[in-house]
Amino acid sequence: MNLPSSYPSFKENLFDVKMMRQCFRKILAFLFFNFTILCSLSVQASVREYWIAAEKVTWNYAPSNKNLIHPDDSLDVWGKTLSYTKYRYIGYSDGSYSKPLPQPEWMGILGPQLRAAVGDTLKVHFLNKTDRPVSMHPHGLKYDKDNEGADGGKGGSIAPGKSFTYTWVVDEDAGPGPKDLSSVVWLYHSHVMAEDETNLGLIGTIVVTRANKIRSTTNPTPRDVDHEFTALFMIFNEENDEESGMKHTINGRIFGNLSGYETTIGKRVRWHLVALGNETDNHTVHWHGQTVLNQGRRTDVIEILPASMISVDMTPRSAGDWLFHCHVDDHMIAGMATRWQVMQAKK
Ligand SMILES: [Cu+2]
Repeated sequence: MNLPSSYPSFKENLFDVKMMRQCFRKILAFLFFNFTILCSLSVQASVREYWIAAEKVTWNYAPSNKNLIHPDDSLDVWGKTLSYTKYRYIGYSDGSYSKPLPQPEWMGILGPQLRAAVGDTLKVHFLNKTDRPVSMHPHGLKYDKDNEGADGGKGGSIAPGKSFTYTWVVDEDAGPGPKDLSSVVWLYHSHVMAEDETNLGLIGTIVVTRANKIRSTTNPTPRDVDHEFTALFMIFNEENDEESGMKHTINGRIFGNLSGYETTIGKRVRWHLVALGNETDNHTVHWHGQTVLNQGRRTDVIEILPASMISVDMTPRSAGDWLFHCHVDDHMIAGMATRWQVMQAKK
């Protein structure tokens, strides 16, 4: 059959089909690539809301009224008075501020644990239920002057009965650096008269996890860790420098009265260590029974100073009821110690 000379040959037809297929594949790949990016962005960028009130409470530094580290000894001069009026950050489930959120026993006097992944934004609705102006100042996160929670700006000083919503951005610079673990810890605290208000107890921590390491969008804990514990080493000054009022605490408890640091052999455990206070708050945090890795260095003692924030990892190897204490002699004598429990793994 004679075809017109302009009519495409069979070879040319085949070429066109191949080109169309290639084009179609490229379009599909392009759409898939963009869809993946959109999905990952939507997973990583969450706005996390918290409702926190500052409140006056009665705090007991040793609820058992006993020296649980050396049961045959007393609480010595530090046991003369155990309960004092403190100020604390209390977490609530919503803006009615009617249902306080439970928190683990080991958190002691610490305020609610704030959590975020890199890329998130924290919206912290804060209500001052106390009788003095206070604030919330975060370390490490990105904020403008109004959201600094210190040193002027709208959030720098919240009057009694007033509220303020802090917006803090968890950018790359707020997340783990190249040599950090998959999560890092930051302090938050009141900063109108910072030294007074931290001594009153207005202290908490923020844990920021790498975006690709979170368990899920709704649970931004690191998935390469089984248990995360936080420990604040701080001497609270209750009686104008009188020794009996110098409470050498871990999370606000003395002489073994902090409980709940419980884990199991083989679990991946991360400890976030923080401190606040003055020149006497130079602490050497020591675990019995286990070592930790700090920036690739093996040790069982970590040095912390006021406003230090250090995270270390361990995988417990020995079951036991182990001491966890400051290794400075005066601090040990004053009760800066508790225990952590490692259970046998179930078979
Ligand atoms: Cu110490």
